[in-house]
Amino acid sequence: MSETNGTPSAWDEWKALERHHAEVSDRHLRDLFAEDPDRGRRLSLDVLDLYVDFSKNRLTGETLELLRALARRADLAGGIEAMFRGEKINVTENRAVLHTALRAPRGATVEVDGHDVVPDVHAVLDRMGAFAGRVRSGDWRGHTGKRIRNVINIGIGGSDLGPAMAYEALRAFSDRSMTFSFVSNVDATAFAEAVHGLDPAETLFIICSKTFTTLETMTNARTARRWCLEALGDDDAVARHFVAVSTNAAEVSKFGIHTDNMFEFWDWVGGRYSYDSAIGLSLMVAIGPDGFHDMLAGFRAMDEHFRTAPLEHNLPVTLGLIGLWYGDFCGAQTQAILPYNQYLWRLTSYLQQLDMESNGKSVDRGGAAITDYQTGPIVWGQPGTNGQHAYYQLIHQGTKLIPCDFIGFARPSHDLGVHHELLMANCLAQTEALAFGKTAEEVRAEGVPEAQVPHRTFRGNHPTTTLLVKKEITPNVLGQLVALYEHKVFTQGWIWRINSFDQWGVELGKVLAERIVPELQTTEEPDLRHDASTNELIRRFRAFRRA
Ligand code: G6Q
Repeated sequence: MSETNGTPSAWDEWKALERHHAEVSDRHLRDLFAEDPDRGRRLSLDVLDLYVDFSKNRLTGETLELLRALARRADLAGGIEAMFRGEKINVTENRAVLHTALRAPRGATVEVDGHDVVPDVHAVLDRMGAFAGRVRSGDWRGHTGKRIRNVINIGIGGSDLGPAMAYEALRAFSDRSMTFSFVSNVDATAFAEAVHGLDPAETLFIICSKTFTTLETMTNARTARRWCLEALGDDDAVARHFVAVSTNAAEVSKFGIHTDNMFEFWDWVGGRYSYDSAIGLSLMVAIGPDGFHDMLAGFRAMDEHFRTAPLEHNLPVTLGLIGLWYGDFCGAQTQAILPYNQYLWRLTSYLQQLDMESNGKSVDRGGAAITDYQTGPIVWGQPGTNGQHAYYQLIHQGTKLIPCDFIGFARPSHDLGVHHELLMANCLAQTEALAFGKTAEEVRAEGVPEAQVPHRTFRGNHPTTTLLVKKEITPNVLGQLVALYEHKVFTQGWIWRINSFDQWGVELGKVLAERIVPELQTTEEPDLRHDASTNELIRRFRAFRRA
């Protein structure tokens, strides 16, 4: 793996961007558009089913060229190849990072430690397809012979957010005679509400856990088994009502699920990069194997683009560099993702994990502390137009710099007259208002009383990128979108020289929780040895709980 040593903030290319920022930082988008009437068309990329306009960002052609020079200095192209070739770029876990192999075509070759993983991927996809087909057709029946009508995915984090997001996104393609739900929280409410009104004899649980040891998932899985067996009265029912998706066959068997009913994936698939593996089994049951394969084709098309397109035409690279510009040179702390599509109502939560767990790091790949540059942004947002009636106020008139991605679709999923034009008019109008604002003179010209002028002025110059999808949401389009963001995150992490593929930051809380569990459960007075705050909260919890 080729790497360029040293902290990126010490590179000449970084310093050049700092100088450039000082030169261009007071330029308004109004001026940039006035100077270059062709800017809207020029600063855009047309890739697969996406037309992406990044002209309403606070940058010039020179900014992009300097950012690309930074990417070249970081040997981004070498990093991309290293990932696709299966080098162990997840250095702290000594693992390859090969979610791209999950969508490699049959017959391709991708090796990990000299072993071609593509036949394994397709063997599991084939088993998933056969299983999903049986459940969907009614051939796979519950223990009492009833048809499966409800599928409940139990998993958390990477074993939940992907399938849950994608199921919601592709609901229009799902089998409407079945119900699908996703239980992740260890709060019993999640399980209780998911099974409310369901017949255990018609319910299939898919237990998704890479490790099969995760506290929340195993607690929910045991509760599910109890709920099922209490009703069906026979341990043999587990075989018809539980399947597992995991890398840990030993733990799956220990739980009581036969490994015939286990769908495998591999340690080179990170949790948050896994919903196109067997972790997407619930999605495949919902939309069918053909829909799932169409989604994989969308991922694959974006993978190929990322791997082969030159930097200046490369969409994930361009979006990654623009994000880096705002975080490292313009002082932005967050990134809003605003889909104008109700089906994408969980996309931002999914991307929040993808980005924040990958790039929320403050040591570099070699273990050195990162002290003088920013890494991953806070990712947030919800579907438009709801946000417009809530938090957009702050984006328009607050004091923060918030780069926003607007995601709109040329075609509606449901054509009910005027709705889609209203939706998209709002999407486009927001990017226009954010960029150009409304000057005090314009406000005055409308006859607004002088005292109100400052309140009704919009300074504009708020950066947005518009992703305009050429059609409606489909499995293929979803695959393209998710792969786009995966590779955007990769681009940034590589330049920041961090390991985007581990997540040690989630460990400490888990360990401390294990210590606290018995202290909450015991009927004796526990010997509390935490800090004064935690000790007191435990005492109060115990007292309130007893009362
Ligand atoms: C994702 C993380 C994390 C993980 C969950 C569930 O990249 O690793 O979100 O997916 O902690 O882990 P299991 O699948 O092992 O239950």
